[in-house]
Amino acid sequence: MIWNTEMERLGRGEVEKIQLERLKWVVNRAYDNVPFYREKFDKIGLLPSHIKRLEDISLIPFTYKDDLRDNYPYGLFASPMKEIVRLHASSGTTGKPIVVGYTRADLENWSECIARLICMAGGGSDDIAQIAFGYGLFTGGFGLHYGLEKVGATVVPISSGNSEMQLMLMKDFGTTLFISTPSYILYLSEYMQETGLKMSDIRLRLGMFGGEGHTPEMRAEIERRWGIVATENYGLTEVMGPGVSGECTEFCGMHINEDHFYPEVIDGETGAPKAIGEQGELVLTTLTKEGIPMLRYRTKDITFLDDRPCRCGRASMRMNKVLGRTDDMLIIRGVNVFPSQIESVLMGLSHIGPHYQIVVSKKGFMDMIEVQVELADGTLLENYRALEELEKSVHDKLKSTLRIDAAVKLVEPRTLTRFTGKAKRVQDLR
Ligand code: DLL
Repeated sequence: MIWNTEMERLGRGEVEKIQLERLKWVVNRAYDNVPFYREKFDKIGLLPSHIKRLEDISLIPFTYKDDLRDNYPYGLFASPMKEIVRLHASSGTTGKPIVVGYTRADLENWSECIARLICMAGGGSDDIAQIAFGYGLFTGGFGLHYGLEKVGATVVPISSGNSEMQLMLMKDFGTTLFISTPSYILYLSEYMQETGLKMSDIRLRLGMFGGEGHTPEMRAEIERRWGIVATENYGLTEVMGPGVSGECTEFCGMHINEDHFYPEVIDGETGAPKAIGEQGELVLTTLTKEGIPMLRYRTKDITFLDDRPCRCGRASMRMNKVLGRTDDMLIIRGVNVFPSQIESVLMGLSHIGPHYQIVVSKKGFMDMIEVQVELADGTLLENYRALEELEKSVHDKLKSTLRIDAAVKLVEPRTLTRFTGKAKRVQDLR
C-alpha cells in the first residue's frame, strides 16, 4: 500500500516544482531567523532571492556536524523556544551532543514520513509493532512510534535492551513487526536459542532495520534465522531522525521522502556535484523543517542516487544502501577499506558466525589490521588443523576482495561483544 499516493507518485517535474518552492521557503526562513546562516550568506554575498532554480542550491555553503556542536544547544533553531515542543540529541564519541528541536508541524511531518516508510516496507494497521530502539534523546524510538500509530499499527514501545522481555512479549503479544538495528535482531536470534523459545512460538513476519548499515549478506542471514522479510530504512538526527528514506518490497534502494528532503551526492573531497548513479557523499537539505532547518548538511554517508522508475509505483528518487561513512573508512597501508566490505566477505562463509570485530593498530610505521571472527559453534574447537585451514581461507577471501593482508583471529562462539543498539565493530588503536 502507498500511504500518500498524491505525494509519493508525483512525476519528476511536479516534485521539482514543490522542491523549489520549499527550498526558497527554507532558505528564507534560515536567513531571517538563524544568525549562523545569515553570516555565512552575507560573507559570500548570497541572498535568498538568488535561489531561483533548484540547481542554485549549489550556491549555498555546506553545513557540518561541527556547526551544530559550535552552536550548542539552540543556536541553529529558527523557531522561538515557545514553538519548540520536542528536543532530541545525538551524542558523538566526544564532547557535547548535537541538539535538534521540533515544532508541532515538524512532528506532524515526521510521523507522515514514517507512515510512508512503514507502508513501503509492507507494514500496516494489522501489525503488532515492537519498537526495540531506545526511547529518549535518540530519535529511533519516538521517531518510529508516532508514524506507526498513524498507520494504525499496535505499538509496543518496549525500547532497547532487556532481551528476555523482548522475546517474552514477542511471543505473548504476537508481535508481527520488529524494529531495531540489524545487529540487535541478530543478537536476539542467538539469545532466543538460550531461552528455549522456538520460532514456531512467534508470529514475526517483517522487520524494519536502520540506524546502522547492514550488508545484503547480513540481511540474508537475518531473514534466514527469523523467517521474516527484512527491510531497511535510513535517517539521521540532524535532519529529522529515521524517516528520510526507506525500502519498499522491490528491494532496489531506499525511497527518499523528496518533498521533505532534497538529496545531493557530492565528491566528499572537492564538494563538486556527482551525477545520478555516481557514488559520493550524501548531502541533505530539509525542505519543511521549521525548528532547525538544515541547508546542505554533509551526512558523511556514502551512497548514490537512482531515479529509475520503481515497480512499486512510487516515483521518488532512491538512495542506494549506505556503503559506509567517509569517517568510517579505514586506510590500511594506503588501501581504503570499509567495514561493510569486510562484513560482506565474512557473511558468506561457513563455520563462522555473524559477529566480528576489527582491530586496527600500528607496528612501527606499519598499519596492522586484525579481523576477529567467532566460530559458529564449538564443533571445530578441538580440531587444530581444521581451525588453521578455516583461518587461512578467511584470510585469503579477505585478501582477494580487499587487497589487504588482514590477520584473522578465530575466537570461541559467543565471546565477542553483542550490541543492543548500534554496533561498534571497529577499534582503531592508531
Ligand atoms: O540513527 C536515526 C535512525 C534511527 C535511522 C533509527 C533509522 C532508524 P543518528 O544516531 O543521528 O540517527 O545516526 C545517523 O546513522 O548518518 C548513518 O551513518 C547511520 N545510519 C542510519 N541509518 C542507516 C542505514 C539515527 N540504514 C547515522 N544504513 C547516519 C547505514 C545508517 N547507515
